[in-house]
Amino acid sequence: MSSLPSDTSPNRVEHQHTDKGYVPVYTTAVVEQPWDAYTPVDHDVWAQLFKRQRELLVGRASDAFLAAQDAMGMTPDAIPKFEELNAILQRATGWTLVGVEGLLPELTFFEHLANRRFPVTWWIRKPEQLDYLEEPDIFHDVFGHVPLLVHPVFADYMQAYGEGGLRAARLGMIDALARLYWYTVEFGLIRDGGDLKLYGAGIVSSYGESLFAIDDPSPNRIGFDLERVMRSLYRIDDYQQNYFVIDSFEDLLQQTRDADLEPIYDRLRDQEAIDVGRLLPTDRILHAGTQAYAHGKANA
Ligand code: HBI
Ligand code: FE
Repeated sequence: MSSLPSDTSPNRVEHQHTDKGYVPVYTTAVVEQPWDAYTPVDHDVWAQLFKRQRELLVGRASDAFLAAQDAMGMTPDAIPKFEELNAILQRATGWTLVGVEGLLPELTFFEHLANRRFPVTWWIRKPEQLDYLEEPDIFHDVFGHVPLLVHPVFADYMQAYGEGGLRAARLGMIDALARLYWYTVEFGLIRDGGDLKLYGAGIVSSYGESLFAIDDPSPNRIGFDLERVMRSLYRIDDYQQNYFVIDSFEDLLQQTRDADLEPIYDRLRDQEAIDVGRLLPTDRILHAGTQAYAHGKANA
């Protein structure tokens, strides 16, 4: 047991303030999940978060997400073991989870995705952080991201995204790709039957945003448009003011994998980024938000 950490806290490397907010940065190394070191409090945090979110997500998350979560065999009983999740993923889509301390630099992250490896933060938040955490922990990563990796089409999208990221990095377009990730993988909505449903990991792992993104009249909900999304600024430390709605995972995959993105990048270089919360005349607006939430904050 002497090789295990004495407590289940992450090893931070440095912190950075950026135009998007506060960003913690960690070592890029892959680490073993120190499963035996999780405390009863850690498992209890998992249980509380799991039960609360599952209950909230039935009827709000897309059926594909809920089915995928069931297929992964996740329960509130204990923090899942990467080994057991990997056995299921390997068979389903060939993805592998690797343990990490937290956020990785973009290139390292793209490299993992392009090789069908998903980096998962091994540590879990403290009991006083149930409602909000400004960086990924194992609940966000495993509960939020891992399920859709068993979905064959979404699994291919994630790999295509990583490959696109590596190409974009060579063309100096990492920011555009980061926005695509943000507004799909993290904060995406999808049309499901006649309804809007959640699938983004940043939403489905957050109690407050699971309600806000789908039930609240404040934010705009806009039909997904790849070029528009790649121009859209975002904040990492508050609810979104714009959500983008895809028609299907097939459509998302087709637009990003089969498309020639270089003409888009050429246009992006000459265009201004679009501010958080703005609507454009060309937007396909599914719901024009009241922006009451954003205005309330500005006047507070
Ligand atoms: N690192 N571990 C981890 N998980 C992420 O979701 C992640 C990351 N590094 C960068 C990043 N996401 C985003 O900036 C994407 O746009 C690439
Ligand atoms: Fe995430």
